[in-house]
Amino acid sequence: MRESTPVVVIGAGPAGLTLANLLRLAGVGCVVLERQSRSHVARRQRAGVLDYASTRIFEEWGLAETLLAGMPEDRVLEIRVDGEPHLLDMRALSGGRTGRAIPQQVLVARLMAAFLDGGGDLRFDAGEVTPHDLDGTAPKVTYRDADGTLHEIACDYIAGCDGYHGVTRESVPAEAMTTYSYDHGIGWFTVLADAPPPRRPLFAISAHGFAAQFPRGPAACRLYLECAPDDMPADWNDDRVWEQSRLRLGDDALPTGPITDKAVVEMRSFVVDPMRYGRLFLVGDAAHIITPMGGKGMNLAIADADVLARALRAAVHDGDEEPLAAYSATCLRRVWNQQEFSRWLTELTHEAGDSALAGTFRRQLARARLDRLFASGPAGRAFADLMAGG
Ligand code: FAS
Repeated sequence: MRESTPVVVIGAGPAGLTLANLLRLAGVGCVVLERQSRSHVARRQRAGVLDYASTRIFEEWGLAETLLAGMPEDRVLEIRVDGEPHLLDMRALSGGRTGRAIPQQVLVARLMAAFLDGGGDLRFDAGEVTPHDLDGTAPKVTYRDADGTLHEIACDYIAGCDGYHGVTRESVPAEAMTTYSYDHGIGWFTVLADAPPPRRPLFAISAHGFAAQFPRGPAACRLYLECAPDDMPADWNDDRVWEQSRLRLGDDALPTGPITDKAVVEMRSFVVDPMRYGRLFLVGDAAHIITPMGGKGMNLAIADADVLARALRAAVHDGDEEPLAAYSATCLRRVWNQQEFSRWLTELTHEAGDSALAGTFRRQLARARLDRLFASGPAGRAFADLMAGG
């Protein structure tokens, strides 16, 4: 089965679905190939915060009403230190640039619906997806559909939106890219629970270790608990989850509920440079991995998609390939800025609590940063500016 389209998008996560929607609005034809089933994609729970920069992107493209309806503003962040609450009014500190609390699977489902309702071509259960002739003039992608029929799609550009474990980055010769990686030396044990969500996003710092709790809809919450890097989900039974959560959040009355998902998140960072090879453009987790500290992974994916959609519109409609040539550098500037912010926030929130992590001197440094964050207007505004994204 042979066909052609201007752009093939590989992967239907936040990166691929955002790009596909923006290309449709830009009048650039595309086909999206997704390895998993529609139900698998729609129920995969991950991120939960859309930062201000991402909400602005959806507003500029006229998608905010469709995608963000009913999603509450992220106005106040609580940082609880040894049980003592400190409230940061992110709306005031950022000059009104606040994000939205939206579970990733809700955003993905809405992006999927918007693309399909607009007549978009999104193909699930695509097997053996393989990009070809990436550095030539006639790139194409082959795949097998659920019936085993082999398809070949000739295209002008390929967007690798297939995440860290996808096929596109692996299709690039190793010598064509520089990879940067960092192991933060800690783990996060994360659970999703049908338990009452916190009133506001909460970071908790204590000698027992870091913990965080976020709303994930009206009747669920996500908990993150600092753990040893080699911990396994089996090391954390439900009793230990709730006992450690109460201890670290400093809340003996913490309401509990059925735990619906458990995972250990590797706290590692990864970046490739450039985020392009010939006619292939890497987007989102296919190009970079950031820890959930600061909630930037999904937001960086959306930001990459915005830059690429505008560049592909210029190339396809005006024959102007300059923006495509600048794609990687434009995205990497933001990626490294957020990587630095995420690392700074990880040190601040983890070293201020557990002195075994980095020693007592670094613990004092982290405590001083916290005091400055709470007491100094400029320090609070700088923090809110980075949380706003962009
Ligand atoms: P994704 O991995 O989401 O999507 C890639 C898509 O490509 C998938 O649908 C996959 O099935 C498909 N695919 C893969 N290989 C393919 C192939 N060969 N052919 C076709 N399709 C293929 N980020 C935050 O901002 N805040 C958070 O709080 C947060 N928490 C997280 C918690 C966990 C447990 C994890 C794992 C991640 C978390 N993240 C968080 C990061 C996460 O949300 C990612 O940044 C985000 O999903 C990136 O989106 P994509 O780049 O689209 O990649």
